[in-house]
Amino acid sequence: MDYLQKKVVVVGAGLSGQALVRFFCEKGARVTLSDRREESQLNDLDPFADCDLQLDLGGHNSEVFRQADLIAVSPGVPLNIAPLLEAREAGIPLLGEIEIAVRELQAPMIAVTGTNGKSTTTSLIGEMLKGWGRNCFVGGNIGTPLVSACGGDHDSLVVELSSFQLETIETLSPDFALMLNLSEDHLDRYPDFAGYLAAKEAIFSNMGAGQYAILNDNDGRVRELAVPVAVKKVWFSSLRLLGEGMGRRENQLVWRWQGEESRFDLDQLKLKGEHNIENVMAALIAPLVMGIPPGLAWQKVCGFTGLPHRMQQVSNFNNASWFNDSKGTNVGSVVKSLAGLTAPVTLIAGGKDKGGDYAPLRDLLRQKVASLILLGEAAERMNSVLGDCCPTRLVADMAAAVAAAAQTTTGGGTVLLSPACSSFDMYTDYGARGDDFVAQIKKLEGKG
Ligand code: UMA
Ligand code: ADP
Repeated sequence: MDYLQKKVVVVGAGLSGQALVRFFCEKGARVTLSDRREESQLNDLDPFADCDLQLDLGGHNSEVFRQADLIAVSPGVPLNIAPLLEAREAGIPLLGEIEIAVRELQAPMIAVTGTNGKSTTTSLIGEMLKGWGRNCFVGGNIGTPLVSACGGDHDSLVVELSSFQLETIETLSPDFALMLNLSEDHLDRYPDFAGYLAAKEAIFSNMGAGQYAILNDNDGRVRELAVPVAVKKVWFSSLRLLGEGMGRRENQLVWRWQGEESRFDLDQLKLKGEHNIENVMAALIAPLVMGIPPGLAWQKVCGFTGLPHRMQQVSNFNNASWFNDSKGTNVGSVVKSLAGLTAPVTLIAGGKDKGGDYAPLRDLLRQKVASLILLGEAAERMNSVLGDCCPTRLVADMAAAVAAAAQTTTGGGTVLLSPACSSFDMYTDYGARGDDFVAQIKKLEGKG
């Protein structure tokens, strides 16, 4: 694409926006970076030394938007804010960060989406391909914006895609698209669950012959998705053997493909939890179809011990097991995390309310949770839906949550931070929340 001298407004000055600024500056565009935050709040902003950059900060200036040749949007910016609606009305082209990137990138793409397990699965695929000697880019919603891959010499792209990113795709057509599972999330952005599902389903919309949809056979919503007929569907099921695809018999994964069969022994896996078995199954498929030797693939999968902030055991303080699952940001993920633990559990939850239903947690709370500690914006609403399931208390911050957990958890018990909410009410992201949880435990350990 030719962006030389084009007036481009980049909306959002986070990771995606800053990567977009670098991309468009290299292309010789005239770039304005627009953010609702004030300059004083943008302490994470790059200096952009080599770039003639205009700033539009402390709110979005509609006039600047209307004079643009192109508006480039970060995924966290909702498309229905007034200046974007007005610019669209005025016919100004608008592209998302992923779409801008895919128009430049040629390498084969493995795209990973679904409600939960995306980052774990994306990382596993990256480990396998790198171990196989591929020079692959691993990024997208997992942390490194896809647009930063432009100009690189990658031979493959492993890309985690969120529903926010999928809302603005136009030509994205991955060689492999993984749909891991679907449950309620981000209902603060979408009018209803159907809106969220439609954004996810868009991943398949431009795919065709010679491309693969990797789908979870256990998930009724995934089975109902519309995938173009020419796309080859490859299923995985952690519940049964499949005639073709990735199935399971007791403690073995069984891969059946083009008349051949390979088996993988789950005893060797370091990742814990049923949900991670699903992630592993999904992750293996694209590398195996691409031709990786099965033994090498399994060696790389078994060498992977998991990502931080996902069911990570961080302390044994007071003879209890303390787990940081700060990335458990929706109800579906907390259900999986709790299901894998033995009672009695002290659960620390709450954060920014995403508008979903907390009731699916009720049965597990009754079965496993001896003490529920709630914090953040969502605490009141969670208490009204869940407070009768087990002893519950509301606290002001993480220090108070950890102190309360230490008081109420007996030796041999488990403390789990798995918020069912995003972190943006109190933290910059889930990583900062998980780090605070660990820091507060360390403080108590120091006193103990
Ligand atoms: N902003 C505005 N106007 C608005 C809204 C936001 O100016 O109306 C500004 C904010 O002030 C802020 C900037 O936009 O300065 C943030 O942009 P962003 O929210 O798109 O965040 P990035 O830093 O660009 O990070 C994004 C993803 N974040 C979101 O989608 C919310 C990151 O995923 C991703 O790692 C990164 O791009 C690189 O691809 C994080 C995430 O929470 C992990 N994703 C959600 C999730 O996983 O549930 C979808
Ligand atoms: P995502 O990138 O989709 O948020 P992660 O791999 O970062 O997924 O995992 C986030 C949390 O989601 C984990 O801590 C765990 O609680 C839960 N989780 C992971 N994989 C799955 C899965 N396949 N099904 C349901 N929940 C999962």
